[in-house]
Amino acid sequence: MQENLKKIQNQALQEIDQCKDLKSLQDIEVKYLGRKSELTELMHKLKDLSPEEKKVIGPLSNEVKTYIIKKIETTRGALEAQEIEKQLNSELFDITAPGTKYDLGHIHPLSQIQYEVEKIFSDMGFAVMDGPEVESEYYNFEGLNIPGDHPARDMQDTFFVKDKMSDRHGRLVLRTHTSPVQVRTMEKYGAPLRVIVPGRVFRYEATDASHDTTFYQVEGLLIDKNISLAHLKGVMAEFLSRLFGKEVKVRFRPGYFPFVEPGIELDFSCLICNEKGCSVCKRTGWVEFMGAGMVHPNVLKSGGIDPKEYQGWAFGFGLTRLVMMRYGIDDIRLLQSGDLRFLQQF
Ligand code: FA5
Repeated sequence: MQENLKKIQNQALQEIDQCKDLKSLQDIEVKYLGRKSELTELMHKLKDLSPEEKKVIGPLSNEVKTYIIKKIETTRGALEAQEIEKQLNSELFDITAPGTKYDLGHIHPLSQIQYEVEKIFSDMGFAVMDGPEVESEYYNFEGLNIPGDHPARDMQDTFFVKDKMSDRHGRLVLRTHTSPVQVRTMEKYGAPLRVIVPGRVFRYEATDASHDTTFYQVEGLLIDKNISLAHLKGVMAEFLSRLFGKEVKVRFRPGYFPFVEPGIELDFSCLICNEKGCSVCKRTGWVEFMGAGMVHPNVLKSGGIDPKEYQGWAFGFGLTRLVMMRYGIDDIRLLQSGDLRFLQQF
């Protein structure tokens, strides 16, 4: 048996030494150490030996096995290193060649202006809020003093979602303006309140160069004691002057929205022609900018605020149109087209 073990060891070492690749080494490993190998079978037979024989053959067979394992491991290491080297030598790798340049994206022009607007209003003490784009009929209309049969509902063509939420909240709609967040923030935070709400809104309408079905608005809401439209005029003149980097004047005209009383339209002085009259301001010297007004007492009540104690104003302007004005974009549809040739200009 001793001789047999020595024979196995020598034979294995010889084969391992001659081995040229990892695959053959694996075959050798199975042949000499596998379950059906001569060595394993021999070790199984140890139990039939006399105690004296066991004392000699037991340790010897372990020694042979360990020796073969070690030899296989060192040979495997050497063969692996050889294969890596072979692979590296076969590839032409120029470490001085410049790396691949990846295209870097940048912030969408709409978001760029949105962040600027948020910064200016935050500096003036307004919090920036958010609201759901899929809204209930209640928050989009009833809570804003626009009941189901009110003709003012026709002012904003609406995308309806089939599901009904509840009797109080009605159907689900894609919000047609950011104004629903007025009632939501009043309910949540109460008065006093000073917030802006930038966000995406949706209207079921035919698109043209200045109308899209999906666009962005910014809502503003200020509720406190002794608030008047004079404060709105001051805040908007300051906001627009900071945004455009030069002094901008604002003016009010009467306007109608069911959720404000009185309602106004706010225009600002044309920055292109300095109020002389040009094609952008339709020769009036003023650019139509947004709807606004004193928050209607019914809306304050919807938000849980007592109109005898508090009052305030709200406004809503089209962020998308502001971006168009800022960059001289003449077709609103380009902004959401995803066309990189257009976007890369900003
Ligand atoms: C409103 O949506 C009111 N919620 C604004 C408001 C808020 C009034 C608070 C009073 C108090 P209006 O429907 O006019 O109002 O839309 C506001 C702005 O959204 C418009 O001035 C315009 O800039 C923009 N806008 C409206 N429809 C579109 C459209 N289809 N595509 C792009 N911009 C639009």
